[in-house]
Amino acid sequence: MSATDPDRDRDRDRDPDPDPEPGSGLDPVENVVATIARSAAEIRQGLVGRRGKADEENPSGEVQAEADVWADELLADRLTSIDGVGQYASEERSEIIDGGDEQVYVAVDPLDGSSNLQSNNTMGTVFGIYEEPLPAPGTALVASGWILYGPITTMAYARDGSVTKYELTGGERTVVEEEITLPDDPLVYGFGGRVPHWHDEFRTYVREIESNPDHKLRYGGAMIGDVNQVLTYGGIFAYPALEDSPRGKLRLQFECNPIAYLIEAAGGRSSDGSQSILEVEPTDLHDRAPLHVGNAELIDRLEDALA
Ligand code: FBP
Repeated sequence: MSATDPDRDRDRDRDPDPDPEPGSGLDPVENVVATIARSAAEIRQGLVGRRGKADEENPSGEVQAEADVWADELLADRLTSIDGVGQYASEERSEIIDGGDEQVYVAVDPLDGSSNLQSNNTMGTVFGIYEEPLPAPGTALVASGWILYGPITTMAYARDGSVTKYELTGGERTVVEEEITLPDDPLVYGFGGRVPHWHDEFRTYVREIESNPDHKLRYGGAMIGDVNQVLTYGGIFAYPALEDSPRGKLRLQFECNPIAYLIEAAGGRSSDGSQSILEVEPTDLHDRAPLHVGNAELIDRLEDALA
């Protein structure tokens, strides 16, 4: 069903609130997703007045925004109160919160693209639901997704090899597209990191992508906004290994794994430069990894270029 389906209003009316109260017999995975979807409007509203810098750093050494700390506490509070959530971990805190019931383990980037808060540009919330204690490889994911705070608030969610997109209004979640796969003809590209710090092989690959007249540049500074472009139009997003940062910038547990899981479920590919992101074995909760995701042919060519 495409977002331009005229029957969408009928669907909207038929199923106004697929999110029954948490704990109402939902399996823990659906309960986590329902709780994050329900919290999105509040997180979006809570950004107002929290755009300043907190005088704290996250475990990756980045100065946190007030909103980062606030959103993390809100999600930690709600997700650890769900039956079946064994652990809550976040990009914004060094320690894992143990929830006790060891069914699923939740890793969250409460606010992705928080450097966009000052300039009022797109941001997101990223989540990964693992079936193994954290840190865990992407192969232990059972579901993942993101909230995108764009002109409207949307959610993309992957489970059991299927990707669905929703529009979020207040606490309601409405299906707008199901069984999503990446369009065959890649259109957009976005590459992070400062160009002088790119490795030569990566720079050569980027020149090849840029010189294709069918391709358009789309880089907005928030991974979720840029990857949602790839999911919608096809293409490639990458935050590569850099000369001054061999493992790139993005965090394996909270950003790379959830994104890779969803893009692979949509028929695309992910890579750290030589293998699927999902195969990367973590050594620390806050490990970073070079992230490349998009249409399989573009990722195959990237791995050839970096080999
Ligand atoms: P946060 O999760 O801390 O916001 O960091 C991740 C991120 O903002 C990504 O969303 C984005 O792709 C990247 O960092 C932008 O990095 P840069 O400012 O180097 O382009």
